[in-house]
Amino acid sequence: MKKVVSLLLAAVLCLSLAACNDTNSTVKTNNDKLVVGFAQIGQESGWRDAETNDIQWYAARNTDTIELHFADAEQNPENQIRAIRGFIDMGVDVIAFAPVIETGWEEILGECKKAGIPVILVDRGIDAGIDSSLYTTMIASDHVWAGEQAAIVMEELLGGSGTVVELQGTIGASATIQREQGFDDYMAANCPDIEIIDHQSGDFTRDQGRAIMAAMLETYDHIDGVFAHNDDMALGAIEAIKEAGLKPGEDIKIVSVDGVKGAFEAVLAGELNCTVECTPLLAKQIFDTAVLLKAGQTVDKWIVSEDDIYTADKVTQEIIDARTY
Ligand code: GYE
Repeated sequence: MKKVVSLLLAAVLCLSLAACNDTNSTVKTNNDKLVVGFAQIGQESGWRDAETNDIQWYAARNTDTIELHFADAEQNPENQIRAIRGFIDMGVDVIAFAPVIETGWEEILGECKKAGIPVILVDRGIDAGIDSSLYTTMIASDHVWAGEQAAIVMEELLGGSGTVVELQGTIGASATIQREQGFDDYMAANCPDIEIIDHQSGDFTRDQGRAIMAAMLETYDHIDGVFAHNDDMALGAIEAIKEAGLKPGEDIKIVSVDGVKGAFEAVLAGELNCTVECTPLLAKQIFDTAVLLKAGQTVDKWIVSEDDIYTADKVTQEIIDARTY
């Protein structure tokens, strides 16, 4: 009996706390709540943690109306596919996921479609070659725009000439491909005297950002600018630049994307020149959209986040204090 009670308690906790990995559960959902399965990428960056917290806290504050099933794929698309299949078996109302990479989703999205479950892509997209009727909508920033804005800021920081290295995110991720496209295309079209001398992936992590920056500093005699596809890699690069005896933000200009608190602090300290925002606070939009989809309504195919550009003149202590992530 005791065992049954504790099993029951565990099941209730699992359903209401919203934070547990429960994709192996065979629970068939059957209630009036909005039931959402979310397959997260992992914990590669501070940005990712902020998004996860936002989603889990939103669901935890609304347990009377929302039932969240959350899975962490540890950066592995196979785990995401398994989690999504688990959500289909549970019969959730809506499936949301942040695709680790752009490709390989046809089969599982076909299964969602067959089961009649709407799919929301969150923060990253899938390859344009995949039939877009296989997902319902995408809630994400415009990554090409972010790359372009980073290029415009870099052009000004370098006075139109110099050498730049690019610290790329996860290879094959839409956020990587599109930020690179926005940055490189702008440079190719407008900055004949700025040369992008290297691109290397740091997988969106701070440790790898630091390691590839250190290696690039050994390889090249002179680097004027760094475009990091996210703040974590820029923060790692700042450490490597200091270790090499140079001044980040002065000797080497650095522009990144995300807008997490640590990046704002680095901007205020003069070590990072700019962060182009990409908001991770998507929970309200995700759940509001899921309500509409459950009710059979149609929504825009791409719900674009509004983001800002934070250069040194814009970052103040008040802005940092107000930042929740
Ligand atoms: O910029 C990065 C994270 O997909 C938009 O993923 C997201 C990116 C974000 O790891 O920090």
